[in-house]
Amino acid sequence: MDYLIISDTHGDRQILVDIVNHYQGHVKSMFYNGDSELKRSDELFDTLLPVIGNMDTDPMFPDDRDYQDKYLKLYQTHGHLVHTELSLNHLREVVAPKDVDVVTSGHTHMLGAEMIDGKLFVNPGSISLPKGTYAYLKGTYALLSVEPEQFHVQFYTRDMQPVPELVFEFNR
Ligand SMILES: [Mn+2]
Repeated sequence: MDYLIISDTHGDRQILVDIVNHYQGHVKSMFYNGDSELKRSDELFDTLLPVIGNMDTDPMFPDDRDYQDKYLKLYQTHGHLVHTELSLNHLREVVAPKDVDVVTSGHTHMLGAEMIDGKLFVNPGSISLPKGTYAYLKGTYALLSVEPEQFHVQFYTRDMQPVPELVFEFNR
């Protein structure tokens, strides 16, 4: 079962339209990790599951989300409320008591996928304003594939092409 994770468009609405149109009906859920700078009432959020970012002004966005379906238990937050720009320590504390498989955030604009404390932490990077080692890709998002024994995370570029060196497998 596949899930789309995307974040930090900062006003670049068209890329969300393109990606939603591309993936709608092909993934189980689409997570939007904040800093769209759009309204919660935007029709994109009929499809994308959002949380509030530090650059979002609409208080109708939730701070975070506990998501569960028959394949996946996931916690989603932007990251500024737990200061992920400094470290993942506070976020690790927040999710420690939670029965979740995956923790996803944005905010840093730096992509990442790593297993911490038995949970898979995924940051899709920013699709519009990437920073860090992979900023040269000009923006990324992630596809999470959930299997009974494994997770796969593949990062993609704005033209919806997989980045060959950015595919990761984790045993559950
Ligand atoms: Mn941001």
